[in-house]
Amino acid sequence: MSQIPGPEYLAWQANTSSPLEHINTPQGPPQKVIKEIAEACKHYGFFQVKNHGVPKEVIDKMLSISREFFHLPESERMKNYSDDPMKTTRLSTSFNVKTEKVSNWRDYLRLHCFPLEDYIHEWPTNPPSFREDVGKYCKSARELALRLLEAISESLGLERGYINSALGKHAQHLAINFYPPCPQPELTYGLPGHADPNVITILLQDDVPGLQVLKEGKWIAVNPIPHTFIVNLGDQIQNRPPPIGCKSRAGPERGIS
Ligand SMILES: O=C(O)CCC(=O)C(=O)O
Repeated sequence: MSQIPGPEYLAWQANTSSPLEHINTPQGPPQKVIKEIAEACKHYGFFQVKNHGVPKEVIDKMLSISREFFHLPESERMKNYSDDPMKTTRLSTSFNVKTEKVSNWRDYLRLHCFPLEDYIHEWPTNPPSFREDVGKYCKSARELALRLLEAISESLGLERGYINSALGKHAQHLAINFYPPCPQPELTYGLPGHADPNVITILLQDDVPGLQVLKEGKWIAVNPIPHTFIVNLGDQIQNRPPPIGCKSRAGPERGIS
């Protein structure tokens, strides 16, 4: 993982980042990485991770099935539409179209995904391999989240299992964000600056840039690195008002996250 303060992490600002590695070892990451995680969490609330254990082909299928879904005919996509935020599987747009006055230029498919067997039957059946591809991705992403929470616990000087056992059987949600081409991108956001209300977000970008992270009043672009995740600490494990956030500008066309 990377994107942390200190000379070796200036790459974060220059956008040539060198993500932290070796999160996926049976005994947990080495102490060097644990220290880097501590620094990243303290100063950014964000870091990137590669060698994370989520297979490349699972990531590639996730990206391509997402693209396929959002390129289905509207009538097909709309079978999943709902403006009810309580629904556990739904396609929607912006943030909350029922309450907001100004909308953002984003469509999203939001799925509850743990336990998988409780929700997978609600998921889209088109494209035909959607459930299989997304189910595999969710399983792998959850394993990574659990390992990351162990590493974060350790970086705080706690027992490795501390955060996971404090959370119990924690839920897992997946949001697939799609940023359609915008004729007047200067008038809107894909997503405005925000913090995530959860514990931890594992963000997968496609190859189109747009994500920015707030650090000491400045928005820093986080350009995509293939097969690399961006990890964002959510409000539930921040111990102070978040100094960070993230936003996406409506670009020509952005894929999933
Ligand atoms: O799509 C992105 O790059 C950011 C997504 C995000 O911040 C969110 O869904 O909360």
